Amino acid sequence: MTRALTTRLSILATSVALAACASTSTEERPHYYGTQEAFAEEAIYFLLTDRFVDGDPANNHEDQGGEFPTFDVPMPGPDGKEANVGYLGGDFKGILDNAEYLKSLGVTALWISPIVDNPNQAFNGGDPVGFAQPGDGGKTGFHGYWGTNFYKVDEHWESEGLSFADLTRRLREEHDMKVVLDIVANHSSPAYSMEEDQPMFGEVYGPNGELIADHENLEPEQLNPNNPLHAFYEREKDLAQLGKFDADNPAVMEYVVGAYLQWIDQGAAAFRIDTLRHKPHEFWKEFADRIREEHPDFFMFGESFVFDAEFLGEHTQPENGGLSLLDFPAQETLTKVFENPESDYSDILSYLHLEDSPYHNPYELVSFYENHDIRRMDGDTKAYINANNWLFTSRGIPSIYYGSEIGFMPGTKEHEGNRNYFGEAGIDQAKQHPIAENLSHIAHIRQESVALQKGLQANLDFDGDTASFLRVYQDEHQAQTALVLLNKGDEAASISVDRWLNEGEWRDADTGERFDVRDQLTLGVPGNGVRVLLFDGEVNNAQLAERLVELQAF
Ligand SMILES: [Ca+2]
Ligand SMILES: [Ca+2]
Ligand SMILES: [Ca+2]
Repeated sequence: MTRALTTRLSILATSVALAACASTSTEERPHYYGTQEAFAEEAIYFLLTDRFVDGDPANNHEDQGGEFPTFDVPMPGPDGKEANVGYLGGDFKGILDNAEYLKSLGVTALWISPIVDNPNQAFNGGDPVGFAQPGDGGKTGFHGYWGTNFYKVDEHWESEGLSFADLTRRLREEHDMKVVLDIVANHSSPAYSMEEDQPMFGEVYGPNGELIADHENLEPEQLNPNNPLHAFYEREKDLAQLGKFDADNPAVMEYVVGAYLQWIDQGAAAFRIDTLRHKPHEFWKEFADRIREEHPDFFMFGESFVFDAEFLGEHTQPENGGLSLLDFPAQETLTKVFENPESDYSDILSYLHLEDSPYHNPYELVSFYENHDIRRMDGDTKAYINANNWLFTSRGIPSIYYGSEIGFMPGTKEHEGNRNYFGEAGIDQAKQHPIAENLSHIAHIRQESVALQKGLQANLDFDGDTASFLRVYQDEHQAQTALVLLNKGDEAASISVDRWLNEGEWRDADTGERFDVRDQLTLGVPGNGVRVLLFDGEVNNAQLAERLVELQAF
């Protein structure tokens, strides 16, 4: 997955040398690619299992929690709005039952919220949660990020005959879909500030159900490092009231590595890693090394919830674990551009970092415009369509958040409806929704194009409502150039390209229409539309080749 700078420079040198001798053998021709990471072929759909579809009421545990019930804890807001911090029934069966629906959207990998056992009560400490109000007090573990036993699946997800291993196997074998498991290694559950110590909160259990850590409702500063049950935890406050694992305690590393190797054995195909920036780089380096010892090509991308590319780039360097990342600067930029119809397409360029990149490889980042922690995009149907047209053609691995396919709960944050229940009703809507239809269209075009998945991105013109760029992939086996023309305006636009075009036959990726191109091309692009033209052959434009050599160095 990752390449050292020396490799990059040697590729660069080879490319220059080969371009000069005009070789035609596919083995000797220059290689141009953004990445050769296999996971870049995927398109991700991120869902909170509890909020997707309730496929089996038998695992809802509606009576769970006693005086702190966990099922259906509504938080009413103004104007009939509502959020909910209880479990709402979604489960593995709801995912599997709708696998063909998800596949029809053009997504190939399902990123599911953490599956591990979370506490069986609502949390009674912390800052009380309210509509549009942050805080964990009164909330449940429906989201999965409050692990208590990292080796055990929570009782809300499985059904008779449908374990996690069954889910991953059936998705893979019956639907050709992968599961990206959301993992936490930074913390357990809320661990202190409770009225009285609640069961499971702040407790960590081992693979055989044995208690291995307990915060005992103490403030972090009060923990006793000589008590083995306390020593698992850091003695400093961090996020909310979460029990934060001590990165320097080797038992922590053993615990999380053991747990997550187990889930890979049960079919997890990649990891999304929570709260990256809350642990030192050395911790992630060791974690990543331990996973890759067993699974050398295993793809992992982390959440470092900041918008500073220089800071983010550090995580991606091999000496820090070489993890890929969720592209938060992309999220920030995409919402700015697509929420505002008056925006200029050139405003989007700032996050790409195609040259002199702070990232080890910008093409392996996971790009997105909304998720569960940030306000959903505040846009209409056109905004979502244009965002998806960009997301599935530009550099990076696209990730859609559940509900994005119908512009679900636009503009809402967590505790405002961002994580509301989607359900069969949402899926029924999606089946005739223009956003879903367009998403499926552009996602399937990406699925068929190595250039869109892995190719270098060479920008042409970004101006007003239109954008044009090339994506180029060329190795000894494949060679493809994609020309992407985007129009986010309501009126049809005519876009001209006057440089870097390969001479020969191009085809429209959608209609198959053929174009005989010499050195320039003018095409109409419908309002809120995209056109992708593909050239299946070796790069034959000398100026393009020159530009690609520069871009290949990122
Ligand atoms: Ca259920
Ligand atoms: Ca539980
Ligand atoms: Ca407890």
